[in-house]
Amino acid sequence: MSTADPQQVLQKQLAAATALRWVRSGMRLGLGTGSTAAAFITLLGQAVRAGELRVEAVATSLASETLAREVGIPLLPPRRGLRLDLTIDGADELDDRLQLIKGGGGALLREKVVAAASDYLLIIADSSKHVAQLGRFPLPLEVVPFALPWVLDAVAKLGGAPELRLATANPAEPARSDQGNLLVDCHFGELPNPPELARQLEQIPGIVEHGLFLDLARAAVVAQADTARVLRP
Ligand code: ABF
Repeated sequence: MSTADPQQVLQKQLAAATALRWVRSGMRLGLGTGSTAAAFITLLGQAVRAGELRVEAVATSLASETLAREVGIPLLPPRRGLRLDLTIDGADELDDRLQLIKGGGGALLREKVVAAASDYLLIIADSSKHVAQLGRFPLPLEVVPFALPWVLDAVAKLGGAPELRLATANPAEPARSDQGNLLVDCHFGELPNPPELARQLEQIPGIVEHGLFLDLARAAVVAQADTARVLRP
């Protein structure tokens, strides 16, 4: 389904509304990135502006930060000791074990940092994201520019058919993360052992972060719009 698909848009809205029911005044929130997370941020802003909720938040991208400011959500800068009660974020793929592929929106580094600082992570996703086995979606990497040629060699050796992501606005230029790093999409195909692949990628110097979100230590709850089902591991 394309993102313009009315059914998918409705599912994103439903997932965002489901997520809002988990928010309580006084919470410190992580704000995800992508269109589903943007739908949540917009709904949250309406509740804040209406005086129904009082929250503070950390955004996982400059895009989400800009939207949060526009809709009136008070933002917090990262600081030592800061813990977030709940982060609401999207995903590119998720399986029944709550293993995720994220990073299609290029925000994987800040998303993983914020998820790690959160007590709960709520993934909001339309049904097109749910898969039996991860890997149909190319696995994103954030890569330090200096290291790119060697990272491409190492990922190719692992069977990842790496592709440098180009900027949407100007395909003659590479896409850049909010940190100014490069983004590489890896076409491994279905992933029989995501934890092993994560371990292998973490051995490659120059890969700043990968888009496998596996050990979501805190309870990760998934609201799936199409079934309005909430899974708790
Ligand atoms: C973000 O959510 C990204 O990691 C991922 O690419 C995106 C999914 O976006 P959407 O909700 O637009 O499908 O966390």
